[in-house]
Amino acid sequence: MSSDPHISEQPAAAATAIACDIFCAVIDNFGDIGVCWRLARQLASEHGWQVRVFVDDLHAFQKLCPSLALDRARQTVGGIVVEHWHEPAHAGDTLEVADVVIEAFGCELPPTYVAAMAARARTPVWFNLEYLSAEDWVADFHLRPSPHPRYPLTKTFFFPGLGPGTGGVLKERHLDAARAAFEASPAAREAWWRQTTGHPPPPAEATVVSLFAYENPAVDSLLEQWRDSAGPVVLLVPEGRISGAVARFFGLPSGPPSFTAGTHATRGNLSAHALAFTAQAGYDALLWASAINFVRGEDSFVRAQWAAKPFVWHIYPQADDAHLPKLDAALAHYARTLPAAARDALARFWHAWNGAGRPDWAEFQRHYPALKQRAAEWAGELAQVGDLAGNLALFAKTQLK
Ligand code: TRH
Repeated sequence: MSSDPHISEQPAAAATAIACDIFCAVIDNFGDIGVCWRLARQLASEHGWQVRVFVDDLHAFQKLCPSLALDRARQTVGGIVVEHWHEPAHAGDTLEVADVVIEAFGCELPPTYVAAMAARARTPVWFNLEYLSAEDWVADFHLRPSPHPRYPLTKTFFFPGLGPGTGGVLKERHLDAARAAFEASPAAREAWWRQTTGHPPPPAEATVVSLFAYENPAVDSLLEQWRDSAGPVVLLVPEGRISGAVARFFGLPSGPPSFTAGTHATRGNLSAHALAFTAQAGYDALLWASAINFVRGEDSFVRAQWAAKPFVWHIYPQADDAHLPKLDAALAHYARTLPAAARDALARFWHAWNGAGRPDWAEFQRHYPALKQRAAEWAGELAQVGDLAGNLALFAKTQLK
């Protein structure tokens, strides 16, 4: 027997580890694979699960995970098996079905895989992981079972949410400690600024804003207000869909590509740095380094909440304005305990950023202290709902017994 306990323990741990397959179809942008990849990493690293991710778009995935090879049908990244999922039937070379199967965002599992699930000696736990919504109905539908019409299989609807009784949102165990370490270390901050922008950190009186958004007609007005603001504003813009508008404002080629990484431009009191799109794990530091974060979609919206800084959400637009009640539902949670004036200012700004009205930067800034205090309180409240990966793992284990 080995004198090193790790050597003797490893095979036993591997033999009993829960196997989990996550299926992800990328609709657009980075949120679908962003959520799946974060969940995969957490289930593997914090719960010891053996995770495979089936994803149909390796290009989008590679932006979040630069070490991913584009030409491989199967590869292992950080202990997670990544399968390039070719629609509709391919589900890996073997039809070895996992203990837990996560169908992300209603992407529809390959029929052959579902048939193999039904034929498995021990029925797998099957989740449909839904998109995040802060609406009240979510708690009623979370963990509802849905029997398969033909097979002896049950799919469980797993609803992320911001309130009690929902699946919560993803939060890694180390996240708060990592943020605290960054915020407590002037050296880490200095190194981040130099590495990310090529410049030293701005002076303390500057307001640092990160800008991750879809194309947005309100951005021109906001850029003008920042240019004319009383104090300096430093804008950090990861390369993406809003870069063209920023480039146009500074009289630079509006591409694409536009306002490409490394570009730095100044007008009035506004100076802006274009940043390279980072690997997913690097995105948090951008939020920590900024005083206000503009975020979008689903995953960056969640990260901004954990960053505990005031933020502005560009919600993913849906047909028939179906996204607007979701925006207000999120505001109802996030702004719940704010004084009325600050709550109204925040709501007006979020609405303006999502198509209704003109954003009023001076008003937003006036309420900054209250918004900052609330952001920190809210991160504490949200943590009470529990982390999505932990909630999912716990439920799966009760079903696997
Ligand atoms: O990219 P998104 O807009 O994603 C989506 C999709 O449109 C999806 O179809 C939709 O359903 C969903 O929103 C609601 O925004 P999101 O969700 O914030 O995903 C962006 C990811 O990119 C997130 O994981 C953070 C990451 N990211 C980096 O890794 N590096 C970066 O530099 C930046 C700016 C983001």
